[in-house]
Amino acid sequence: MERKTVVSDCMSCVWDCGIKVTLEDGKMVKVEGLQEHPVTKGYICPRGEYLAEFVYSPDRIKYPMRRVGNTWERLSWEEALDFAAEKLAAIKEKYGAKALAIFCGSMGVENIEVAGFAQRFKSAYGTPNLLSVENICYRSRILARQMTFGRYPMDYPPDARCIILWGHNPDGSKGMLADMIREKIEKRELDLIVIDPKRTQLSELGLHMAIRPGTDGAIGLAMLNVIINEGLYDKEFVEKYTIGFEELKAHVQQYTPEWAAEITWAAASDIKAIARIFAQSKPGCIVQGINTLDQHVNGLQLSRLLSILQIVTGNIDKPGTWVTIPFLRMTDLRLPMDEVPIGADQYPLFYMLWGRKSPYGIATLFPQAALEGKPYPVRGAIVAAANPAVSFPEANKFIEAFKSMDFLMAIDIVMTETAEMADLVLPACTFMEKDALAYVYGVVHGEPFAMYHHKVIEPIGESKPDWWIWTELARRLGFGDLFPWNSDEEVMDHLLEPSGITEELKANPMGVYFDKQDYFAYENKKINTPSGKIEIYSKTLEEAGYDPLPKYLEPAQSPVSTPELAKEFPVILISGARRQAFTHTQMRHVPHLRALEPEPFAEMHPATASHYGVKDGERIRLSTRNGSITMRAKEEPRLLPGIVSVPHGWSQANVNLLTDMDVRDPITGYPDFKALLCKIESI
Ligand SMILES: Nc1nc2c(c(=O)[nH]1)N[C@H]1C(S)=C(S)[C@@H](COP(=O)(O)OP(=O)(O)OC[C@H]3O[C@@H](n4cnc5c(=O)[nH]c(N)nc54)[C@H](O)[C@@H]3O)O[C@H]1N2
Ligand SMILES: Nc1nc2c(c(=O)[nH]1)N[C@H]1C(S)=C(S)[C@@H](COP(=O)(O)OP(=O)(O)OC[C@H]3O[C@@H](n4cnc5c(=O)[nH]c(N)nc54)[C@H](O)[C@@H]3O)O[C@H]1N2
Ligand code: SF4
Ligand SMILES: [Mo]
Repeated sequence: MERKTVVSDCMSCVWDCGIKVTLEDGKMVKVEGLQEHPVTKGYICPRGEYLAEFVYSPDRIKYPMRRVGNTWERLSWEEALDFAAEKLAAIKEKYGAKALAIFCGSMGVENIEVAGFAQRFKSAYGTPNLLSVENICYRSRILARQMTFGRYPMDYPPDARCIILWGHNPDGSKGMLADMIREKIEKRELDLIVIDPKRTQLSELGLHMAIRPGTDGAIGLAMLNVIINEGLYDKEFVEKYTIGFEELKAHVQQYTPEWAAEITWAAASDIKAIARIFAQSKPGCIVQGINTLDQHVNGLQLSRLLSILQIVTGNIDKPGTWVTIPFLRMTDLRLPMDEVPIGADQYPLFYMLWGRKSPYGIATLFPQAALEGKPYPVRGAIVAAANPAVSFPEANKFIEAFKSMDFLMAIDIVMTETAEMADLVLPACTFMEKDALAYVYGVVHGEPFAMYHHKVIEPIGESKPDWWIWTELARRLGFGDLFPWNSDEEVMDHLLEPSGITEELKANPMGVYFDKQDYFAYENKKINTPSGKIEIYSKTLEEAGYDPLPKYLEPAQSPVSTPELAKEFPVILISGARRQAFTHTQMRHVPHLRALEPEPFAEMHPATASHYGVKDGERIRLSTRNGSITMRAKEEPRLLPGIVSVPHGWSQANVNLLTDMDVRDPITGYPDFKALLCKIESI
């Protein structure tokens, strides 16, 4: 038996941990964290440890399949691609290219090859409608920071003296950050503040502020009130680099800690205390939940508010604050596109900021386009590396919309709930079966670092890399000249060409630092906003008809904003707090991971449970005005009473049957996943 160990990385979620893979006769048998990895430093979560089970799962799709009635017919690749090309050509012919929507999920965003090829194919085909998780996750905060700073400074906390985890529980969603925080606390190097309706484990190591979901804006505004009125702000930074401070000062006078206390369920004295700690314990870094604050009706403004807290305390572009991270220069696979995607008119700033267009449509408008033909009919869909039937809001509408398609095709590694509805399913291979590029370290870890991911094993069954599938489709549709590549390596070489470090990356499987964090960028570089200053006051927002300074906005559904609805649905629903065992809708079929978490449960405070006559472990029905699901209740004294917190990603208890795609941020179109109203019934 030949046994060897190779260096690689786990691309099962956005953190991209360095791993050491043991192979026996070419088969993966063991996966460990890679201690020598400069960024992830040996961290590995159970999804990484059980990667071999995920890769070799009997549930992998092994060959192309076409639906025939209620069964699947096996096709050769030739047959499958010809069939797909014929259907896609027919859609274009009958309704025009815009009638095709392409969905890309979280794997697509984090994997430049998957996302880049979907983008390229979309424009080559002629449709502007790439609908992606970028329209429900993360891009909102990037946009908010771009609008404010003219670029995207990233929270980079390793050198911070004070960290605020704001709607973020790294123990579930970013393990290496949790480890780093614990280490700093042990060395007494950190003041930790956690703002969360749940007393997370990390919050026990610092100051915990428990708040009503969706009232974060009130906390932030009241903190500004204290920081400004007590003279704790950084006068020099504010004067030198910003516009709008005087307007801000006047604006926050109405938002006192006492006012915020009534709204948020937090104590005014605690709000004052965290404001003072954050302003004085420097350097300070707010680490914003990766999506928690985005997924509120005031999501973009919440991200702006957190930016403003960093700005007034001068916590910008210094070690331990928010820092400008140079990005790896790469070839842009996108092609120019004049047509605008659905939702561009309704959400103009999401579509275009200062002339820079976004390549994403408003995903939540897809069901309307499919089912009502508004603004125009969408009749075909390709879902690549996504599972919107479970992951998107008000999933029943998405399911209905997918079922109504003339042609639905899924490109995935396993048979997802979305793929189950498709006319054609094409098997993609996993990242272990192809070369890939781990390039998002800058955006997610704040490290100007990249890793060339070498293929570790041969593709399972007849599965193929995503680039190959898009390329073969393009060739059959007559625009193959735009897809000239013939191997993983050719694709990667093309992508990496502008970086100038292709060979260095290939030769260093452990990854390469291609640059340094750009401290003091505001001193050295032009600020790319219209005013040339950091914009506390945003004329851009004002001119588009939105608030130039963040205001407090109640959640669209709450006991305060919708008291009538709250009579029937009195409990606040949080969905999607991360669980370590799974990535979104994935991995329920991996035995060791499933053993860690065999079924979903709805967490609630014991007082909430007893109020509704529910005992720990009993089955309950959870309902909103959109639907009902059933699962077990779990008593969780760490959560504030009056709230229920439900994981996302389970098809047997799909929380997105409860969510509401009409509850959206007016600037970005992001759905509210974190503060809806529901009821609990014992069954
Ligand atoms: N209620 C609620 N809903 C939520 C959230 C929430 O907090 N609450 N969170 C939202 C967020 S932030 C996100 S990012 C979305 C995620 O939403 P999705 O991206 O739709 O969710 P995933 O389950 O990660 O889907 C990824 C799919 O890609 C497939 N896949 C894996 N590797 C490959 C590959 O190499 N090629 C191809 N073609 N396919 C591959 C997987 O099998 C899986 O089906 O969920 C959102 N949904
Ligand atoms: N294991 C695992 N890790 C993942 C993922 C996964 O699916 N599985 N998905 C990845 C992706 S795509 C994303 S977007 C990120 C998501 O990562 P984050 O958005 O950072 O989510 P969590 O870290 O789970 O933290 C959510 C916390 O916010 C609290 N919370 C809920 N509502 C509110 C509110 O209104 N205000 C405040 N202040 N707090 C609130 C919850 O109680 C919970 O403790 O995770 C990434 N990491
Ligand atoms: S799934 Fe786990 S091991 Fe893999 S990249 Fe994400 S955090 Fe790291
Ligand atoms: Mo996400």
